[in-house]
Amino acid sequence: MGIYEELEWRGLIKDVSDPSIREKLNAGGMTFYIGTDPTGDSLHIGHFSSFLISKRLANAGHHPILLVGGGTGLIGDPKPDSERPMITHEEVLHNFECLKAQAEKLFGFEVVNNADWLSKINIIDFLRDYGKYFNVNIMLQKDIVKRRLDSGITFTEFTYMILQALDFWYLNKTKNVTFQVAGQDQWGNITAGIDLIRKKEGKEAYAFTMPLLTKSDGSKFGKTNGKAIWLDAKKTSPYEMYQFFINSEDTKVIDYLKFLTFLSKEEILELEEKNKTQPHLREAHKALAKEVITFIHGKEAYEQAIKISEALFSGNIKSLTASEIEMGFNDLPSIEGKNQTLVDALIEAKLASSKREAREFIKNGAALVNGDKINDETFVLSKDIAIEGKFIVLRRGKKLYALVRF
Ligand code: 629
Repeated sequence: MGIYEELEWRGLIKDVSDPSIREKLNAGGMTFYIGTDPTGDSLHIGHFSSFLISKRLANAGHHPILLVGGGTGLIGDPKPDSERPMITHEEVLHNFECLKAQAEKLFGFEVVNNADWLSKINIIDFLRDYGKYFNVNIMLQKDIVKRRLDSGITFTEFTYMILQALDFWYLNKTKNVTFQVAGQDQWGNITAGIDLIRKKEGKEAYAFTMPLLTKSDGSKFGKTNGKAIWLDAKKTSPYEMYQFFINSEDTKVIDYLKFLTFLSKEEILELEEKNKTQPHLREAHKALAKEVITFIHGKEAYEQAIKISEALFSGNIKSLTASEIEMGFNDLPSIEGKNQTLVDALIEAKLASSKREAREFIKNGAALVNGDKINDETFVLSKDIAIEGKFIVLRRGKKLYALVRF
């Protein structure tokens, strides 16, 4: 199975610009690029799902170039529904540095910045040397532009596709880049580049797009209750990422294994079988979480995420360090430790609605402190029982937690 057939099997090919892409990809030896705009200070799992193609194609003998759009990030790729707010030069530059560092660390490939060439083109040259090749009627037919004509699109966002096309032409001319890869939403921008290269150079360039990963209801992959899953561990901890993947929908977990891991076809088919015959073991979910978190954060971070998850499941809180508690509980309610009684803490942490109810929970053994059942309603949560003097973990019933911070 050549790389093209493997990508097809993994569901990674949506549209191709030319049928010859199959043998070109299988032959290897082409230089390609994939780009992202620095709209945030970290890549998220959606970027990861697209950028991973660079590793797959590099493994198949192609030469990847990653582009972070320090120039196009100042303009804004039009979204289907509304104009993007302009972000400042300082913010774009900061985001560029963050994304460049992440992309280099994660993939180890060359990263280029289109501000390096775009910022050197003056308006007259832009219009004469590039704008001249763009027919407005064709530009108006691009899906996203067409959808924005009713709600309105500024000249700035309308010209974005010329900039991305210019990138493709520039990289073709200076680095012999002959194809571009992106998610399916980029089809219009990419074909604009193929046309520009053909018109300016009389040469053929190529592209293929990948379908965007979705949840079973068709919504965008990579968000959990409205929160994005960031690759920066300070924004989304490896433990939170572990929870995100281990809770993938059963109907999507095999697709995610194909898209997001380098497990072989045989390994994935075996996990697909287990997912059907022994779903309660969740082996496909565990394999997915392990492969992705190990790739992004490393083996140690993955093992720590497992340790936190098992401690929370078993209630063996004392096996955790303060930093593991911080990671495992950082999106749970917390109260300030003031040597209050367990009754008062349960009420403050909203784990009980009254003193009577708090006493009831304690009497019934439904109140746990650092994993231990406490039946004494006069029990004081003092700093000396806090883990590393920093945290006391409260639990009420089976799985309601709160943190007491000192
Ligand atoms: C200049 C800019 C180029 C080539 C590409 C670009 C960025 C492109 C874009 N990409 C999305 C992004 O930045 O906006 N115009 O978030 C995003 N991309 C990854 C995939 C994508 C795409 O980073 O291509 O399809 C989905 O994640 O939307 O010369």
